[in-house]
Amino acid sequence: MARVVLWIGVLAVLGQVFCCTCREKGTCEKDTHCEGVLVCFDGKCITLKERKKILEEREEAAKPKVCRDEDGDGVRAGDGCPPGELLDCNDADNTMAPGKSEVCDGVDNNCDGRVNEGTKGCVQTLFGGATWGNQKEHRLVNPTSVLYHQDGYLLLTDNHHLWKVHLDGAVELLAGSHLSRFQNGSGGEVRFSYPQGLAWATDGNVYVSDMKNNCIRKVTLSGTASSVAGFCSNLTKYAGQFADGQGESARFYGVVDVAVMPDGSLIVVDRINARIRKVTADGTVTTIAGVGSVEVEEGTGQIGFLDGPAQEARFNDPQSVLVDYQGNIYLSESFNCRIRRINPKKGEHGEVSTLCGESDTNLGIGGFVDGVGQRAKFSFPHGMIWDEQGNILIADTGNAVIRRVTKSGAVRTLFGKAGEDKYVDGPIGAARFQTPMDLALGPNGSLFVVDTAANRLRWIVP
Ligand SMILES: [Ca+2]
Ligand SMILES: [Ca+2]
Ligand SMILES: [Ca+2]
Repeated sequence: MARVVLWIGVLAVLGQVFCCTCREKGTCEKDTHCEGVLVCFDGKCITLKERKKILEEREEAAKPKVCRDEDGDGVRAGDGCPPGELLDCNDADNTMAPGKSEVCDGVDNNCDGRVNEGTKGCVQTLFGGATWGNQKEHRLVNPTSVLYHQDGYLLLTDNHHLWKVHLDGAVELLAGSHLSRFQNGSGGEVRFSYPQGLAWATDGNVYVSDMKNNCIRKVTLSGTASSVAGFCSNLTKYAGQFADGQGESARFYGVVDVAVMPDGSLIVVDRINARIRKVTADGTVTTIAGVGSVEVEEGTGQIGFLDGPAQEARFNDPQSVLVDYQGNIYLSESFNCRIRRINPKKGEHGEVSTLCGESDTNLGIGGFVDGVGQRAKFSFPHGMIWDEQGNILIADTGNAVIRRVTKSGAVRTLFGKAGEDKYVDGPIGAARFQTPMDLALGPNGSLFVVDTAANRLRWIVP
């Protein structure tokens, strides 16, 4: 008996020794085989959190698969439906199913992944805000300017990209990357630094005012970028410079928009230099209006406001430029809350006047008033375009509305509601904008709006 007990004791000791040595590395049989707070689960040491996840996944997998039509619209949904079957995208809501007509409401009625696409009387988001199926991995961050091409697509700038956006919502990268640098080249090897402001060139390519690279670039429709005027660099040591001259010897500081004159020369909004510049076909850069930064009574470095002879005029935060067929130049001025006009043929070197708007020039406080000339008020106005009747449409960013300005300076609000700066798609009367910054005319009188803070390209279809 004692011998049997002894043998059992020896075997138990040996067993423990063998058990410890014969278990495969990384495996376990019980919690004491695992270090610290790890537990033994299915022969492996894992955390409690990992065990909880595995148990939940198993519970989910054990549930019976379903493929049912819950809302009775004839289209099924569920994880048990055979592959390839067109599924109801929300089987709890019978306004949504493949084959339904899209209507102007808050949902994707036809289950194509887009809400209110091109629906009449409606505002929709064409790109941004969410990653949709046909936009793949593309994400819109602080979009700034937009152009429409009659072939049915848009060019759109955001932080360091130039996007090509099709009307069905498909998006391609034309040039640029998420990196803020300077580099010419093609497609994804191109580098921009906060590009802002686009204009069609007479040869069908596009001009880009590359704000923090302080220069004007040209991009072909196949995405090849070259330099046009100014020394391109976003390095601090080249910031804050001003010089007229030829090509690379010219200096800009914070170029935010560009427009093409009837003679093919370019007008450039040199925002931080508070000057309006001109680039001729041979790359010569001159200053056509503005004296730059001047001292004012209260504090220094303010830029001020002064109409009159172009070479003595003062600007404060000019943002967007438009030209008409006679060569008159229109500027939206953010801090002065005004629309200014330059008539290059008046006086010795041209004359600057105010078309509409008024503000406390030192504080940059405008307001919101529809009216004519000085009675009208804006709040940080930005992008402008011509409508088909020759009026200016303007993104009044601070007021979160789109407004129309006639050539005699009468201002009327068309879309959005002042003071309600938020993103709301839906019927035009109920739609709201957050910070509209630029516009483009689209097909059939429709209008594209860059809603910067909402990270969206909006589409108004009247
Ligand atoms: Ca259904
Ligand atoms: Ca849809
Ligand atoms: Ca809808």
